[in-house]
Amino acid sequence: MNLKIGIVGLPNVGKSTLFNALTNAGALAANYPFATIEPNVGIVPVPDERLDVLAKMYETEKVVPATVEFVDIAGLVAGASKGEGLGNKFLAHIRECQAICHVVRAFKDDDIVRADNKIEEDIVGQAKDDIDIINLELQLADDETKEKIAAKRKKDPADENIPYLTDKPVIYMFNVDENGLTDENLKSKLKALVSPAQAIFVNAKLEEEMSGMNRAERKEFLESYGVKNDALGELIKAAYETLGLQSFLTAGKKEVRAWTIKQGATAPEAAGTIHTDFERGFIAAQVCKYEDLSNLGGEKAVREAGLMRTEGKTYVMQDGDVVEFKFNV
Ligand SMILES: Nc1nc2c(ncn2[C@@H]2O[C@H](COP(=O)(O)OP(=O)(O)OP(=O)(O)O)[C@@H](O)[C@H]2O)c(=O)[nH]1
Ligand SMILES: [Mg+2]
Repeated sequence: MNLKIGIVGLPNVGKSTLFNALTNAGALAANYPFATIEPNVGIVPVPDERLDVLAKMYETEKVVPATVEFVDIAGLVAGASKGEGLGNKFLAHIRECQAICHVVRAFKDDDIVRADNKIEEDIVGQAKDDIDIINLELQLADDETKEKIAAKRKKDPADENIPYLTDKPVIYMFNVDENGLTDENLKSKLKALVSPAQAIFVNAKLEEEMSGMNRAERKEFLESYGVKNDALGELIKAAYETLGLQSFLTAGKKEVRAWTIKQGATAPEAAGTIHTDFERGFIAAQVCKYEDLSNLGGEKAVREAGLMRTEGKTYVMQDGDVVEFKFNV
């Protein structure tokens, strides 16, 4: 299961800057609207400290994290569905994504032009207008899709399984400046604009400055601005929550690996993400909690403490389960 997140927003709000920070992919970010024309695509590992602990414990060389794919497209403007700006054709790249990250400008910098050429003066009010523009364009793009399908197939599009943009969960990412990062009053007002959708706050430019830093340096750098988690961590956490996802782990001498599954998935369904044969021939799962494993220091101790379980077909997987599947093919 490859988690795919599409980044949308007005031009010049920091989408590519954020994409660069998320992927260190070096995509072009520049101070002019529509810097991005072709979509940028990047795949990044989901940060998971549990993997490092397990790799040490099992003396494993190979660590395979879960991944998330980001798609950064051109900015949308009011009237995009009628061809304004670069139009809305590139939204096709977002259709295959499970979630949308909607980047909203919430920083003040007169050198960076807004799409409407206005001065940034009322951050909350302007953010609200900007959000409405993008959401209307997503709706209009869906309407267009619906009409096209109805005309072509002479069928009611309601009967078809179409990945409408407006059905996708949206995570709002407010690109705030350094002051905004710790301005709780501003953040709560922005959050209220989009509630109950998730809102996260980042400073894309600051995040971008961290490329090339190692994990400890990034942590220290962000902490000096009063920030706990980086944008990648925040976005992935929000996406997992919004989409109802969790991870389970497999660990051995050969490989330590994280797998992404739905919350509520059963043991055979989890096995099926590794290999369809594992699901078909599922016999049992040997399961322990990651916390027990890391607290007790190893499988043997977990077994001796009676904390290693054998679970059957109806077992509902929990986040952080460390599993070995028994199967028969
Ligand atoms: N002051 C400030 N400038 C930023 C921030 N984030 C991005 N910028 C600047 O804004 C300009 C536009 O950033 P991009 O990342 O290219 O914007 P975009 O949303 O991808 O724009 P399009 O591709 O044109 O739709 C660049 O000059 C960035 O350096 C921020 O948090 N603060
Ligand atoms: Mg861009």
